[in-house]
Amino acid sequence: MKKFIIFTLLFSLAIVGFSVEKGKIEVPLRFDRYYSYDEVNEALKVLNKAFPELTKLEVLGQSEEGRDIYALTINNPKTGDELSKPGVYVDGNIHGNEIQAGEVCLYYANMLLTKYGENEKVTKAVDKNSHYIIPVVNVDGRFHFFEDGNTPSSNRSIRVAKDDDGDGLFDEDAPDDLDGDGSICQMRIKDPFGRYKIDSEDKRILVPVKPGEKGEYSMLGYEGIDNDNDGRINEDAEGYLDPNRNWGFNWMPPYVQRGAGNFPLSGVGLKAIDDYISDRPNIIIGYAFHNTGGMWLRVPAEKSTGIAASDIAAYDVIGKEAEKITPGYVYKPAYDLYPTYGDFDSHLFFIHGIYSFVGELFMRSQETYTVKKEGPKEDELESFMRGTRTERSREQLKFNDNVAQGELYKDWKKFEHPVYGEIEIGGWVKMSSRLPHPFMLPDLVHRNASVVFLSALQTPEISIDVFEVKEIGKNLQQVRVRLQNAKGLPSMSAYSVSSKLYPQDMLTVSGGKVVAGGKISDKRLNKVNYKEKKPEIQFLSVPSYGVVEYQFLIEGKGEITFNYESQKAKNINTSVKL
Ligand SMILES: [Ca+2]
Ligand SMILES: [Ca+2]
Ligand SMILES: [Ca+2]
Ligand SMILES: [Ca+2]
Ligand SMILES: [Zn+2]
Repeated sequence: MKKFIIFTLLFSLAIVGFSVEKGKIEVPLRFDRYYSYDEVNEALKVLNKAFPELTKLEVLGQSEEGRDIYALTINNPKTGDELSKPGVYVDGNIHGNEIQAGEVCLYYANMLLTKYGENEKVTKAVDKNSHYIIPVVNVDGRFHFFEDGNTPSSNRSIRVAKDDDGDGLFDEDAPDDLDGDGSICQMRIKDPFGRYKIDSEDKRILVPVKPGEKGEYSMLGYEGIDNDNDGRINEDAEGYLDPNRNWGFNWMPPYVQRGAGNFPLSGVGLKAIDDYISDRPNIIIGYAFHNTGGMWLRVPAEKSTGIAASDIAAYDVIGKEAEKITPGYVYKPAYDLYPTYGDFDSHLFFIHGIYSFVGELFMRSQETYTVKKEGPKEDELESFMRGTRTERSREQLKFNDNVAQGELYKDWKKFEHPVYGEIEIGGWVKMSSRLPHPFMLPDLVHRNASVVFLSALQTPEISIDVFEVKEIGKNLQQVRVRLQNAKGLPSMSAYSVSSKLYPQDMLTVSGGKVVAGGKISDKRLNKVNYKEKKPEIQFLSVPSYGVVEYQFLIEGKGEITFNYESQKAKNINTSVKL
């Protein structure tokens, strides 16, 4: 009886504790917090329930460990079928540790839905486009990032076991959360012959000793023990199969591209996402959110590939604005960082004809504790990450102490290690370094979702009109038709056209006998590139902020209809009476 009461008491305490900590998930969603894998799904269900007429929630497939991958579609059926509108695709968290990418996706959905009917621009984007939102691509990764001990940079892989050290065992020796606090921090040991000593101002920081100087400490790497007794520590963690190197375009085997997997789309969740995208040929722009460093990356991911100037210009329409919406972020081609093979964004562009961006969220340089207006440049941070930039380390720790209330860093504490004896464990915790503190999250999700939003407004808006009808012979009319794009994204990428990725847009004439038809190259000089066969069907694309004009010579009288059909832009038509 007594036992039962204690159990009940503990149980209700646990429930109260949970609800106080996390809060109920309801619309509008909160963004001063991070959502676990289960909570992301719950948030999607809550949005779907609150906006049943505008949303569709589906499980598009399962991961290696059998977790559901959810996709939320936002589409207003009153303005047309989902496949009839330019599609905007956004996903996040393909790398398991890059969790705020999921919050950006959730925020985008939350913004569109909660502001629909209230904000004019949002209403327009919901009515004009179909929005496809997959907050968590690497569902196993997000689950384990929250559930297990991790560093800010561990647990990126999808769950395909690999023998990293070639000992015949798979994933047998990952780092271990020795002190059980949920983070994998650093181990250090007192050592008079060590290469480090305590910093004069902040005793948490180790600084390298100068030649001839006496050392105090040695670093021992991430928290861990030798799980398989092979004389090495932490040598074979989960994976590594990099979900962003396993796609079809320009895939290279692991001896060229680390983490590529044995063949393209061997990741079962990735394959399911590729099928999902293939089923939605209306998608014209796609975003994949990652962390970290503050970048907007476009294709190509490998320099020798090259893309057309008009495609770069289309990217620029968004990329140059994106830099201003997210101050400090840099827009550039992905190869500028380092060459990659088999990445998702190249797959979108070169296989599916989708303009694609990587959004590298968060700049740690925004963690400032200084009277100066400008923080350090992002490229100064790498050396800081290795702990050698003492001044920056001190500032970062002050930021932790006084702005983040000590939540980003674990103070060094003694620990009895089974191999090393007395050591200390401490350092930056899991939810630091690559993730903004939750107080900075609302700004990050809003600005980055605003870039996706801007590109929805830039998807093609094509109008069609007959601008000239002239009788040029007995029973023969010369009719000129203009297609005009009011927006910055063309109806097809130049690459899609030149590589014949899918059928080109068509302008077809019905209702009369078309004797000749073709694209006008100079309307004043009456120069027309007449198409030799089937002049009533013209293949085309409508450029960024551009115009294309066609001339048809039509026999007979009556109503003539001009039909524009496009996979990615909206179909339209116009008629004229001859
Ligand atoms: Ca192994
Ligand atoms: Ca730990
Ligand atoms: Ca080992
Ligand atoms: Ca081993
Ligand atoms: Zn990433």
